[in-house]
Amino acid sequence: MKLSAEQKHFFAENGYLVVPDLLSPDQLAELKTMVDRVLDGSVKPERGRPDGDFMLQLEPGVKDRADIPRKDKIRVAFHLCHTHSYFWNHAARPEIVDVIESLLGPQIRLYTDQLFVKPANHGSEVPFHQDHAYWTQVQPYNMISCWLALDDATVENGCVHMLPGTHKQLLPHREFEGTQKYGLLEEDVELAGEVPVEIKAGGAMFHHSLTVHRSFPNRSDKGRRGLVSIYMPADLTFVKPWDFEYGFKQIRG
Ligand SMILES: O=C(O)CCC(=O)C(=O)O
Repeated sequence: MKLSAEQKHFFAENGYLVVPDLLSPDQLAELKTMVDRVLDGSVKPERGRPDGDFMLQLEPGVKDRADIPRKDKIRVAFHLCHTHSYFWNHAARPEIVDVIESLLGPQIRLYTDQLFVKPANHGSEVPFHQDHAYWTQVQPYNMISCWLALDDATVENGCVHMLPGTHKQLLPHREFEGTQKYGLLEEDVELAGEVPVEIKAGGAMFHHSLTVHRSFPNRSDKGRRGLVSIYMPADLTFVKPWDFEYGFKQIRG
């Protein structure tokens, strides 16, 4: 889907845009089945993983609990698109890449993907940050993520909150201990105007790599999974070495 002038204007002003019903019910059902299998361990990477499993980050509060199944311990699964063809094909879907093209132009590389799981009852917070704080090897600061809702994302189960209009400059980030390396405290940002972005399953939020965002813990009994695919313009400049093992493959153009 190509974006309308109004949608592009909203993105330019706010640094994010929700596109409802990006995937059809059938596409969503198939994707959810594959994600379930990644999480329960019944689908393994096809390549590129020496230990034979996807790269996982576990929820620190429950990672050692024997009574909680693997699927409910996973906080983030990384690089699915580079290690399993199903997820490469997901990242290459015209439904997504057409929107990215409307925002970045016709020459597009895929960086990677991150499956943010946020399990029911104990999914942990993601503190305020700008994604580009992690990616300063490339300029200009202009990458875009597609956050595809696999479940309904609500305030109760920890949907992403955006600070609209913060995508104009990179703020100095603090170094954190724990699951997120870089972040911002509430005192570092202008909190007024924070928007909880609730999305129905199958819809997506596209966000600029400088838009400040966060998500709260999931204290509800409903899981909240978002599959985030991250794109960059093909002609960006590497201003510092970026030793990313899967490379930055062109996905369109
Ligand atoms: O899904 C979340 O809770 C956080 C997502 C996020 O930080 C991102 O998409 O960059």
